[in-house]
Amino acid sequence: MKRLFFALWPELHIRQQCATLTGKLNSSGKPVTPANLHVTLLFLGRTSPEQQAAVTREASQIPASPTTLKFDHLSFWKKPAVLCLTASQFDQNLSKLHENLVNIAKQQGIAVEDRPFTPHVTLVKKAYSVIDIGFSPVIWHSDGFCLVESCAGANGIEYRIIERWTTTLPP
Ligand code: 2AM
Repeated sequence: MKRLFFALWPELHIRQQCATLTGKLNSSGKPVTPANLHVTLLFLGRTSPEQQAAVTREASQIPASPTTLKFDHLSFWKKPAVLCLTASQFDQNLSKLHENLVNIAKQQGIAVEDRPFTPHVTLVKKAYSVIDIGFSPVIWHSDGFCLVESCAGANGIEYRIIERWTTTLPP
């Protein structure tokens, strides 16, 4: 069974902005490699081929509306021990997308967390302190979403995009 999640995947310039910010943090912990930066929309976990086929089919019916996130805050979450970018603003399209994905997962008997959706980009894992620096917000325009597999690679976790759905509308 594959370990899957839905995510927003950044364009190169967003990846670069995030990586530059991570470099400035000079934080303890393990920086997320630039290729792995993303916003998790919904973590599915271990998913059977049948469940994967069903969620893929259903996700393709969701309108992949454009959405914009303004990542303007650096948050330290003690329990998962991560430093992440969080957004003071994101629009209804994203909340709706998350809600649709939760419904799709539940229809397939996939247990998902009931916590409120807090879009974030994890920058550093195994962090143990708050970092307070000024930075320019990362404005992330998204025109779609992905189904991603989390794999154990030779150099740690690797993410492989399995499906990508994009909007034809301008962001
Ligand atoms: P993150 O989004 O906070 O970085 C793949 O594992 C992605 O799904 C990671 O980016 C991870 O956290 C997110 N995720 C959410 N819930 C998870 C869970 N219960 N186990 C592993 N990863 C989870």
